[in-house]
Amino acid sequence: EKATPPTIHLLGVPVQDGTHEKGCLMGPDALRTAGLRDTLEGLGFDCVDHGNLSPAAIDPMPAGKGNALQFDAIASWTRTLAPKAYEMAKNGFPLFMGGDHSLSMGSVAGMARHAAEEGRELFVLWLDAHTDFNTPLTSESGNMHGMSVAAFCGLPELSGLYEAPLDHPVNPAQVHMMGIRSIDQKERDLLRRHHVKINDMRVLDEMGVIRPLMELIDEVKSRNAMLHVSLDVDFLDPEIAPAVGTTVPGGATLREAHLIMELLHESGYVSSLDLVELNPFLDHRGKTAELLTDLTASLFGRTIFDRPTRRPGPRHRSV
Ligand code: HAR
Ligand code: MN
Ligand code: MN
Ligand code: MN
Repeated sequence: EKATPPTIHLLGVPVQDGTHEKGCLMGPDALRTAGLRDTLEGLGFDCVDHGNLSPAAIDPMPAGKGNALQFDAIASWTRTLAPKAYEMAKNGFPLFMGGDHSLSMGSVAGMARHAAEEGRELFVLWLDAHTDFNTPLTSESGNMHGMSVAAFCGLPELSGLYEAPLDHPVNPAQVHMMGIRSIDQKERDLLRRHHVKINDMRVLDEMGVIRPLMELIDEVKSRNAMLHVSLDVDFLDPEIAPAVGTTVPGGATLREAHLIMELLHESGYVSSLDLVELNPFLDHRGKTAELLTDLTASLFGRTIFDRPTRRPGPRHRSV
């Protein structure tokens, strides 16, 4: 018997204060233009588009922001998004359309709270060229999109972004990164100290995507956890995905990315998705927005040809 598919809740989060490059605020509309909603409906999902989030104003915050740029602006976005993400998660599958990667400070914090309330842990799959584990004390650029993981893992230098210090920070050892090929010097030490799971490009070159990904999926299944996927456009090779401000050569291929999405779908454990760092100002004829739409379709079960049916995980199993 087939379980009913979850309703997909689309939310635009046109934040670009986390980066120096302007244009990410057009990301949600580019994804809409590429037909993301129609594509998901075509796969049989009910979709609700919640439009674009606008951040509530907050009181200016006291000093202690180190090197961080736009700290107050990012705090406004984060404090508005985290409760919205938490609410959306109660009613289905939240899909966050960015916006730069500082979006995840709110989306992941909201999902972690939701998971905790369901008595489950939250794992995060971070698909990115960068580890985004800086703090205002280690960042060389000051750009806050390079600090997202440190924020939702509860590092105290970033706790001021939230209404109150996080009740449910994500365990850094439950953040698995893939595609990594750019880490700052001081960020390296932080990543080691907090035991973030890093699969850099060398790992993918040596063993492909299947082994590291199945390691994560097996761990998620064995703990009956939830899995949030955060896809930064620069995870992909810039040749296939040029619409991003921070390109790094040597990224994932089209087929590697699709295989990851297909395996994630088959796992049945993905609870939520960020599509971030899309900068339509830098795109060629919409090709990056279309690629993200295709990858999302694979995450929701589009296949090239029939696949043998698999038993869904407990998340979708009826009791
Ligand atoms: N590590 C660099 C910094 O902190 C670059 C961060 C770039 N981040 C993104 N998202 N584009 O991954 O400034
Ligand atoms: Mn739920
Ligand atoms: Mn990123
Ligand atoms: Mn990146």
